[in-house]
Amino acid sequence: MQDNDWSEESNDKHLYSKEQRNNIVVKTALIGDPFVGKTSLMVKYVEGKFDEDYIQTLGVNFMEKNIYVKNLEITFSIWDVGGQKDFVTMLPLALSDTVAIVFMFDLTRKITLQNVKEWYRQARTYNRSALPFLVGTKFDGFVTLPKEEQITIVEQSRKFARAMKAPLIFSSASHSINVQKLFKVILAKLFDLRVSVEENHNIGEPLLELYNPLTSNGTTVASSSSSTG
Ligand SMILES: Nc1nc2c(ncn2[C@@H]2O[C@H](COP(=O)(O)OP(=O)(O)O)[C@@H](O)[C@H]2O)c(=O)[nH]1
Ligand SMILES: [Mg+2]
Repeated sequence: MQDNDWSEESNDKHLYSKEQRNNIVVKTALIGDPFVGKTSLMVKYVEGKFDEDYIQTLGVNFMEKNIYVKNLEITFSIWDVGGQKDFVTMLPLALSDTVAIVFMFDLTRKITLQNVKEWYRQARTYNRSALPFLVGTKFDGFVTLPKEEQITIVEQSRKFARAMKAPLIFSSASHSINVQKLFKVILAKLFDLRVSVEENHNIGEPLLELYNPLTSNGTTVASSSSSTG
C-alpha cells in the first residue's frame, strides 16, 4: 500500500527567488474524537513519519509545512485539537481564520463517525465559512473487517459527507495512504483548481470521493470508476 502522490517537494522551489514568491497561509484544523489519529496524520504529512508512541495531544498542537506551486509558496498551518472534552474550549482558537476543517473519524470505530455530527455542529458555531472535509482514518485496520461491515461504514460515511457537502477520503497514516492527497484535495478545493488526483469509489479500496452536487444523490457515486475494475 503506497501513496504515489504529487511531488509537492518539487523543484519549482528553486526556480524562483524568495522575493519573486508569493506566500499564502492556509490554516487547516483537524477535528474529531480522541485517538482517531489526528496527530498521527499531521505528523505524517509534515514530517513524513509515523510514530506509534506519539504523545497524546494536550490542548492544541500545530505544525507548518511549505509547499511550492510555481511562484507560490503555500504554508499549510495545521491545527490539531486535542479531542478530549476539556479541550473544546480550544476550538475557537483553532478555528478562527481557518479555511479548511478536516473532520476525522476512525474507520474501525463506528461511534467516532456518529460523533462527527456533534463535532460539525460545534465547529460551525465558531466558523461557518471554512470548507469541510471528511476523513476516515486507519484504513489499514478497516480492510481487515468483514466485508458487510465495510459496506455499512462506507454507506454511512457517504451519507455524512453528502450532508456536510464534503469530500470523503479514507486514509492511513501508518501505511501512507491518501495523506498527501488529502492536502492536495484541500488546496484544489480552496483555489477551485481542477483536481488532478484520481477519485476512487471502490469499496475495499481507499475511497477518495470529491463532493459533487450533481452526482451526490446516493447511488451514482458508486458507478463511475467501478467499471474499470
Ligand atoms: N493502524 C493504525 N493506527 C493508527 C493510524 N493513525 C494513528 N494510529 C494510532 O491510533 C492511536 C491514536 O493516534 P493519535 O494520532 O494520537 O490520535 P489523536 O488523539 O486523534 O491525535 C495511536 O496509537 C496511533 O498510533 C493508522 O493510520 N493506522
Ligand atoms: Mg492528538
